[in-house]
Amino acid sequence: MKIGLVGKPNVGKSTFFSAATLAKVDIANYPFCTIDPNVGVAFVAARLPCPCKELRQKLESDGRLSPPLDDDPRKGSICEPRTGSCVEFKRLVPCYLVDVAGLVPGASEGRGRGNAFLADLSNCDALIQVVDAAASTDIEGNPTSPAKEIVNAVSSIQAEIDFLSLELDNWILGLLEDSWSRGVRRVQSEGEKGILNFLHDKLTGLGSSMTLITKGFEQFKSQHNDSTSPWDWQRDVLQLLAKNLRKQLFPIHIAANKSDMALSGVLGEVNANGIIIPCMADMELALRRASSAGMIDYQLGSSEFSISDEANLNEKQLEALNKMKEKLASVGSTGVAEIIDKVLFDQLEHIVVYPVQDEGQWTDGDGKVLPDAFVVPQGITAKPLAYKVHSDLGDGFIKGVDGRTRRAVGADYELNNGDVLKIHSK
Ligand SMILES: Nc1nc2c(ncn2[C@@H]2O[C@H](COP(=O)(O)OP(=O)(O)OP(=O)(O)O)[C@@H](O)[C@H]2O)c(=O)[nH]1
Ligand SMILES: [Mg+2]
Repeated sequence: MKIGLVGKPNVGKSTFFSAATLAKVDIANYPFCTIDPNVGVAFVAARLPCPCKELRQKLESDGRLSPPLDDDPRKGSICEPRTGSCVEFKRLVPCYLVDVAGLVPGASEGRGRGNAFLADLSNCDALIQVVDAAASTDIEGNPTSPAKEIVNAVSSIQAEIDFLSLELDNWILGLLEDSWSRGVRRVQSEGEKGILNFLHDKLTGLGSSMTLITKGFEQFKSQHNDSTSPWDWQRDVLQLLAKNLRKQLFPIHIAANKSDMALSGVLGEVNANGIIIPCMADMELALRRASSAGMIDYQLGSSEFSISDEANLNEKQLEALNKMKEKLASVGSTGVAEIIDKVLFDQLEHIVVYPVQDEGQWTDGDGKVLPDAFVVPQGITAKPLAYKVHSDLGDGFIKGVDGRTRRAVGADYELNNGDVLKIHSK
């Protein structure tokens, strides 16, 4: 899973990235602070409790494990994650984030960081567009004074949202126009399949699958129902096609950042195709840093935190923390974990499954308990999952065994969120 962070310069993409991944990156109040893309891993809480909760209950009731102590730092979790972590049965799973250079109008024609940066988005499954909800920067990211009237703020945010999708559409359009009339001559011999193959060839570098291309093309056809001579399609038709393909390949969701400075009610007036979540990336970064320095106890996505050791903090630190506490309580969360969770699990419809080698103990070959948590598309079946674990497991697939029911399942078994599965292969 890979999510790209996009937007005009100076909106807080790198702040969001750093808050979500705890990677150190350059952040500054001027445009084009970031040039080379930053890639990192954000840890997202699985929606269901880690299966190590059931395992613990079972071991406790069999008398093989005593209940967790009050000071257990893992609050009962007994799994051994290879990546991520698990405390109080809240399993954190990885999601890649890419923070790219700011995008300005005309980027698809090479303005600003232009096409090079667009290529940095290849293979992203979805995009989160970070926008300046406070309207404190112009379209090129230069600081201005924050909007004081709702109408101005709305039009600034709307312009930001509209230009970005247009740039991405134009980027795809550019790739299509490149060799359109020659490429689609295939249609004469291959029919519609010829167009789909051509599109797939053209866009494969972006990480597009035939499934997404086909979906995009179907959507396009519902708006333009004439594929008799596609080699004659003019720019406006290709633009419509590019837009529909872009929506499939790069769905965009909105992180309305700097919401700490935004006018209230402004987001209700804004139109976007995806979800819109108010965010305070700045605060999330401060909280995550304070948490990793041991100053506070703050759980991902939470509406509150506790100060660990007041005696060791100076007056300024305490004041800043208390201010954040108040703000956080009033808005519910900083929005950073929330938008990643919603994009990953609701919009991209992914689930978390736990492959194991021993269906009884829920361990791998080394006896590690539930070491792997895979984030996979809803609807995935046992055999493709086996391939994700290891190509040998896929090639030699015999059957799966459900770790809960101990029933054997075939290659076509559709996994459920939270499944524990043993895979037998030759
Ligand atoms: N008030 C407020 N400021 C923020 C927030 N998030 C980021 N900022 C500030 O916005 C400015 C730009 O942040 P960056 O993260 O560097 O922005 P960027 O989008 O990566 O910028 P480029 O790399 O130049 O495209 C910095 O001064 C941040 O401190 C927020 O939630 N609230
Ligand atoms: Mg940046």
